[in-house]
Amino acid sequence: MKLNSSDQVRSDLDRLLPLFDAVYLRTFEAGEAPRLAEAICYSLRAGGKRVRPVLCMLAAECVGGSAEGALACGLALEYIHTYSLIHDDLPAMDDDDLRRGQPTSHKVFGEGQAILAGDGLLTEAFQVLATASSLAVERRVELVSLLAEAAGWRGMVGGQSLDLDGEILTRSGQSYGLDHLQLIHRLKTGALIRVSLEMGAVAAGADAAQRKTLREAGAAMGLAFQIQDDLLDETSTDEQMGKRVNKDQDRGKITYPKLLGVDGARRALAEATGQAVSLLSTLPHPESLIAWAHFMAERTS
Ligand code: GRG
Repeated sequence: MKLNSSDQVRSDLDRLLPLFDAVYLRTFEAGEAPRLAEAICYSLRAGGKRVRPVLCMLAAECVGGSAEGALACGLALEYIHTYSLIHDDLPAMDDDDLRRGQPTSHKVFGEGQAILAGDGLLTEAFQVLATASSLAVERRVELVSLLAEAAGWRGMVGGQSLDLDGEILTRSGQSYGLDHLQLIHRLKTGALIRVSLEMGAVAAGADAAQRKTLREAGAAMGLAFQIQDDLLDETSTDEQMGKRVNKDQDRGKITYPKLLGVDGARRALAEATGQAVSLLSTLPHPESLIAWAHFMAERTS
């Protein structure tokens, strides 16, 4: 029986989250810095949709691989994502008090420990890939390199830097256009989502054409995800999102709705989602990823 999008997403979560939940804290159980381990586990446990690990495992399945084979990649992705949120919430960055419905790491553990929790997660992501015994050594090296490129200064970190600079610009009364906003989004949020699908492809041993398709579909899904994030910042509540909303508007930040209007942003979202769906449709088992493309465009938190 064919499931509708939200039932498909629910059924994939029911199947894949237990794999993730069984192992994601394990590496932080033994160590000599208990306060740091506590801070790391606090943020990992705080919830979150686990979008990146699930997309990675589904991408592997989409080309005939197994979710288990991509699990180490999923862990690495969630560690990087969680580190980025901890650091993004710091006073030197977005200065937020609430994340995933709970006080942010620096509010609970202090700034120093929060910085270190992010650093610990960032480095552990690469350790988990380097020691993933289910993957051939050459594949591990390739995955480490892919993730470094997407998460590092050529990707997410670079996007965050452009975003910080953009805020300084807008505070001084200047502005920038859609091309620059797209660049920021492609790097800051898009790169990690794109690489989630590509890492799933590599873990599953996909051929070059399938890998390219998943990479391009991931890029479109990453853009859609960020446009929806901009829209949610404009239209949702703090309770719904588990974090402070309307902050983009309050800071005069450039966003999709600001440049295109809410309707224009919704059209751009539909276009990016449509592009992802048509790319995914060419792959062997695309149903789940297509459902996720719709879910990410329609999400309310
Ligand atoms: C500090 C190096 C560094 C990077 C930060 C990604 C990022 C760069 C900052 C986060 C800012 C932000 C809220 C971006 C919008 C898109 C986004 C990443 C939202 C949060 O991701 P979800 O919705 O979060 O997947 P959960 O909590 O569900 O895991």
